[in-house]
Amino acid sequence: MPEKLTDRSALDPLLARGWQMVDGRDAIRKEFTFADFVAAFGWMSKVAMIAEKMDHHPEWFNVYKTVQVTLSTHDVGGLSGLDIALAEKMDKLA
Ligand code: H2B
Repeated sequence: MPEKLTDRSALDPLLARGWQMVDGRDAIRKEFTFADFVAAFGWMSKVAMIAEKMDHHPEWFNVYKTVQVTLSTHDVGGLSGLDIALAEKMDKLA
């Protein structure tokens, strides 16, 4: 079971790269924009395989070449280290 994130400074590098805190919820969000739908969906496919291996799944919404992502750990009711790790993988693959 993951633990709720206590060291909030761990979020700083993500916030510097376009992640934002979600209003009224302990979660982070980012909108990714790709060249086209194939690039967006290809990225989602790669992320989906990683998320499944991590057993940690994003909330996301795709329209054409944009993907809006929200990350939070439902099991702990807020952010955990898993959200940081998944956000970093998403940024690296984008
Ligand atoms: N994903 C996210 N984002 N938060 C969770 O708490 C979570 C998950 N829990 N994926 C996992 C699956 C849990 O439901 C399973 C049973 O391990």
